[in-house]
Amino acid sequence: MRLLIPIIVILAGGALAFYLNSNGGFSSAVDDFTEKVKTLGESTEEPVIFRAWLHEVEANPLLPDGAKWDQDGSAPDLSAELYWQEIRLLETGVAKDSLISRWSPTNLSVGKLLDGSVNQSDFESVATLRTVENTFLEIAVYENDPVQRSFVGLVRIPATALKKGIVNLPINRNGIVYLKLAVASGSGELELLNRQRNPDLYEWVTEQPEYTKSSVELSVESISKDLEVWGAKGRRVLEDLLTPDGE
Ligand SMILES: [Ca+2]
Repeated sequence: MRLLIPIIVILAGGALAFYLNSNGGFSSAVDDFTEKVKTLGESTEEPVIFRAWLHEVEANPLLPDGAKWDQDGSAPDLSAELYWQEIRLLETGVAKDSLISRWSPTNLSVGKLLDGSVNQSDFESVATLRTVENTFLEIAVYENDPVQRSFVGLVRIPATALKKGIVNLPINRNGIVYLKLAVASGSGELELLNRQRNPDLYEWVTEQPEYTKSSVELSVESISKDLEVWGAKGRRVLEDLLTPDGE
């Protein structure tokens, strides 16, 4: 039965992606936030190019309902993706079993450095974006287990609010204490400035935007919905599909 899942996933993926792209349900939430941002007044500054990466995320030892992050009692295994204008610019690795997770802006490969075959931009792991009005940098946070990842939440910050330094984003929801975003100039040496930034306006979103879902996540969701229509029979099929062989 397990082997069937990838096949169904592939078949369902294309049709579903089209359906979801045509259903602009999520944009209204972004529009609301855009309106809120506008009340702060238009920025008079020229757009600037920045490089940004997720510096640090701290998680509470337990989830808000007192549950553990992981079935084995270990700390969460967090990862994140950075989006700008609904386009994914960066995906971090998974920080395993960590309450305080940190990511480096460079994926250093010692061998390549030694033979001098790369320059700095070859191993930067940063999102490069422009501070255009009414656009947002979004950081989606996930908890990972060996089989799949689950969406924890997404922080959305106006691109025009970005300034060089460490952007502190206290969250205190969904088991996440805070995020720290590192912002550096668009070119030149990639350095982490210690200057702390505390933006006035950002929001934490708990409903996962469609554009952050992987094709596998979209397909599994679609199959679940399709099978739901069939009632009890559909649920039995889904349980069969998701049950490993021999159980
Ligand atoms: Ca864990």
